[in-house]
Amino acid sequence: MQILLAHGPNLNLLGERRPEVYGTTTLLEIEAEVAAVANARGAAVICFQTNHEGALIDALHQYRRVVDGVVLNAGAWTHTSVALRDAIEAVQLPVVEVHLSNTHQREDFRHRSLIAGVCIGQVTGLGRDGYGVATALLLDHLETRG
Ligand code: CA2
Repeated sequence: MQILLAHGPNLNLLGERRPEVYGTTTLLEIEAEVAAVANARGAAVICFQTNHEGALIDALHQYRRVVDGVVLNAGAWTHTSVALRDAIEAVQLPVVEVHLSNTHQREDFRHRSLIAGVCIGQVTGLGRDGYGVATALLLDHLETRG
């Protein structure tokens, strides 16, 4: 079993600014944590981050036959990108949407996720712990799907 952990724009800066919203954990630490959760269940993790929307879509296309599912924090593209929604639908991989902050407690424009309808679930507002939850949910889904 192999999963993709994918991050969208600005998330490479985690831990550097806005700790009151996003915590103090770095992206590298999140990636290590997801790998630990997945490895303990016999799954491998490929990590990817980009600040370019097309590059995220390309990655989903390229990994569609390589991985079994995706944990995705699409950052701001969550709220704006029909192209990302279409890509998730097109690759036919199970995707769990994750957000560090509780997007529903923030500005109105963050309340709507364009990708939620094509993801198997959404974990929002649990900070770094949300990634462990999202990874476990994805692996549970993949294991029960057979
Ligand atoms: O809460 C989340 O995980 C978000 O996906 C983070 C996105 C935001 O646009 C979404 O609405 C919710 C923003 C990530 C920005 O990352 C930063 C990292 C360091 C300093 C400032 C921003």
